[in-house]
Amino acid sequence: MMPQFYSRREPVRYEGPNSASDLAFRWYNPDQIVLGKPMREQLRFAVAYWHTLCWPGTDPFGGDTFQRQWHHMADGMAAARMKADLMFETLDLLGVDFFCFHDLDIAPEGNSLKEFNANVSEIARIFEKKMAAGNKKLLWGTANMFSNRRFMAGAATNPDPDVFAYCAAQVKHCMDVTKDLGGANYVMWGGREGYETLLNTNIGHELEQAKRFLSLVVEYKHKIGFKGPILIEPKPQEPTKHQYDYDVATVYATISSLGLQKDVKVNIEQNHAILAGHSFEHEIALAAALGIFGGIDINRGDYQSGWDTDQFAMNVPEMTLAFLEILKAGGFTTGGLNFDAKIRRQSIDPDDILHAHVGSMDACARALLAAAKIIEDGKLAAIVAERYGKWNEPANRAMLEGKETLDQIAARVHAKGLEPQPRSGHQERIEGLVNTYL
Ligand code: XLS
Ligand code: NI
Ligand code: NI
Repeated sequence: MMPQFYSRREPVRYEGPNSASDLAFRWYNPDQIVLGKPMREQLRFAVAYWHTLCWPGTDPFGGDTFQRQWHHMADGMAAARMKADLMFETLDLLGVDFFCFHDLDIAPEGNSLKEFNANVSEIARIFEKKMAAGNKKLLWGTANMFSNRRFMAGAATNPDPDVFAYCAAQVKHCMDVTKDLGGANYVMWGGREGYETLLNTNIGHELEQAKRFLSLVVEYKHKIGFKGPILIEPKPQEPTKHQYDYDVATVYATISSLGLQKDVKVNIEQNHAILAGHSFEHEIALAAALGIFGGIDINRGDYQSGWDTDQFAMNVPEMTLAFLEILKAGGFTTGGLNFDAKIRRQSIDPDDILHAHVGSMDACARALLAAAKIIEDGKLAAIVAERYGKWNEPANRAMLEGKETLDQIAARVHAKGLEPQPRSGHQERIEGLVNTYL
């Protein structure tokens, strides 16, 4: 038995915006209806195993600052069981319904893939009981194919076909476990699917490998009757210098070249979006427009550093723009908001984990409420609709619908003496309007 980890045993409660408590929800009120759905269903929060329970606070210049008991135990399976207990305790305290994991987060590798699979399955059986008892759900599972040195030159895109085959075996098992646990999605983040130098790399070959692997995964999903989508998580670089799943547009090219838009969607992470030189809301809006919006890894990158700092998202005005795009896309179906976020390495008190999640859940709730107000009010949508309004005129629709050829359009322009009249984009006026909802 582990000594009590957090300072409290009572779940954190909603106390409203004026609460004076040190730890309470001020905005996240799970049963409050927002745009026809309770907040808990609009937000679908998930706690991430890896940042919450696996990362010990290391950075390139220093070691373990957290000194968690389970990182210093000789018996790996005993440590894994302790982490499982703690995950469900964390979910209960936070009132969060979902969790996410990599296979390697939940169980030790052992000495062979066979041993690893058995370890993963054993912990999954513990999950099964705890999920049923606490009404908790799995948002997604994923395979860690980036930590072990065998993956240093890539996973499915490794020059060595033995690694490709090994990955197939690892993913097969992780998909089986995710399905058995009723996972809503299966995620693929290609941390090592990229290259360090072109001098030793055959890009064309590696892209073919990546596509074949994705096809195999989708085929297997159908074979076992896994209902949820496969979610690819784009990221431009880190750990590799250049990653093949650079951003939403790049991933869409892969998915659509295979005709897999129905089975494969994207899981968008704020920090990855800004590393790719985009805004978070850009990536969401683009995925929605392309019909591949799946889920979110909610976190916050630092604008001054060029890496994945994975901080807890707290910036309400920025997040409002992201939630506006999520709501415009119709909200989540299978996806949700996975806290792919870690406390800073100086945040060594166990309760810092609770404060981080509660603060960010409140920020998400505020952003959701502000975005819902923008939608309910309808002013912004009306401005945009009006801006594109002329496309509704039959002659203009005809161009989009392919009813006019280039030369016919040209003839019409000349016959009418058409001269486009520039109109204001009203950016500042609209930005001011958006601020009235915050
Ligand atoms: C790393 C990724 C990773 C994925 C899951 O940058 O965000 O944590 O979300 O493999
Ligand atoms: Ni992520
Ligand atoms: Ni990340």
